[in-house]
Amino acid sequence: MKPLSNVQIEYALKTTHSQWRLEGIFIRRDLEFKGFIDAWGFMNSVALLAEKADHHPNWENVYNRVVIRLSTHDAQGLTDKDLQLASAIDELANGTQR
Ligand code: H2B
Repeated sequence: MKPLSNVQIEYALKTTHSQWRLEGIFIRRDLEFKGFIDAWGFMNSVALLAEKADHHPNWENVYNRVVIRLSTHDAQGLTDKDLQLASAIDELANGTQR
């Protein structure tokens, strides 16, 4: 899979993916939930999506906070797969946050 160009990435971050920011070869989104169980439930839903898409997040969870970083390791950069997973994550996160 071909990595996206810088122009494509910048455009996505300005428009469809404005919740995300660039961090090296990753796009990153920080989320905050009401508590641990809400954060964990969200992560569980993302895990099922990610497994289905065979595309997996790098992430950290501390109590009610989840930091997600997406990149395509096989392409050593960002691809459409990351933008697709990011959109799916945005939909899941809708309304579940603190
Ligand atoms: N997830 C991410 N984020 N990037 C990848 O390149 C990737 C993945 N590759 N999940 C998949 C699994 C690959 O290793 C398997 C063999 O399809």
